[in-house]
Amino acid sequence: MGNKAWSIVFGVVMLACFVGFAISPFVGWWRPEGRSTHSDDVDFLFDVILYITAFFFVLTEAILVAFMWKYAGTGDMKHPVSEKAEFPGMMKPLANLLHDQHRVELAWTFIPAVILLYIAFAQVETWANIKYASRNQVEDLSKNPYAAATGKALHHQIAVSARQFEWRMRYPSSARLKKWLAEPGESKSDHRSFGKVPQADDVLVVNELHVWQGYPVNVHLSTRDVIHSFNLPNFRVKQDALPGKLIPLWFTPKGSKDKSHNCVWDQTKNRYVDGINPDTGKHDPAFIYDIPCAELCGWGHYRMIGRVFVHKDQAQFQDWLAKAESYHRQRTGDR
Ligand SMILES: [Cu+2]
Repeated sequence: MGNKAWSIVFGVVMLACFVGFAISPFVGWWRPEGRSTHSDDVDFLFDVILYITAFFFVLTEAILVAFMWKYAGTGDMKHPVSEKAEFPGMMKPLANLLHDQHRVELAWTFIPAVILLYIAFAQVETWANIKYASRNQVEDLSKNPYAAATGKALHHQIAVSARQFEWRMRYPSSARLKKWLAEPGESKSDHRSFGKVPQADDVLVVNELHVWQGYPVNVHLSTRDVIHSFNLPNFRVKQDALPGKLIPLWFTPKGSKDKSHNCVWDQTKNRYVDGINPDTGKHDPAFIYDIPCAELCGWGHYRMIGRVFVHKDQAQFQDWLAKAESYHRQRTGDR
């Protein structure tokens, strides 16, 4: 193959990469639809950074391919450019051209600095929306007894313990949850300490995260062994689980208007099934919310995957919790 032909091969590969990216939103290879209240903000930042990097990627790759074509070797092993240059050597001609060019150096320092500063400031609000408990609120605070009493949202509490190779979810018992809701003032400290202090009547479920739409969730993340990464791509949530740490995170599944609700009671299977489109009542892959582990954590990493079940309201969640609880008690005994 001639030396110039290599530039064509490189050009075609780069073009294929670009076309693959450009068509992916239209053929279902793009990110899944956002189902949390902060997902649109995250998508905006993702797009901004993607467009900036895509611009410079296309620019530099186009120049690379053009130069490969223009300066292809002739086959006699002598570099066509360096021979004519003042100093022989691969990079010398370009280096000579740019040496002591202060305006060029200023430009490639100043432009990236401006871009990085823009990204740093643009993300502040979104970061706060994700990382501050107070930003994750119910749609209507007056409907929340705890909020009415304290001015804060009563977050749905779930403790997630990662281990090789599954997610163990710990929920409060039905009785405890009812107490929190009925006596928000008195149960404040019990509610707050849920993540740190397991109770004998807690309900333990493997690989299923149950929440309900429009309601803020507080996950207390830990790991029993190595580093794992708790990833909810549909909710734009990703958090490493670090040994020895209990890490809180918040998100709010989109509410009644946007419908993030994805599960129904299946009489024949005698369980709640997920992946159901709330508008059609039929199975729809766009409503399967996976919880993959996003950190290579060992040989079984590939199968460390859970599911998020978004119930249509708190009543449906409590119905599931009661069923999960009785199943759990049957297996472990009422201790
Ligand atoms: Cu893992």
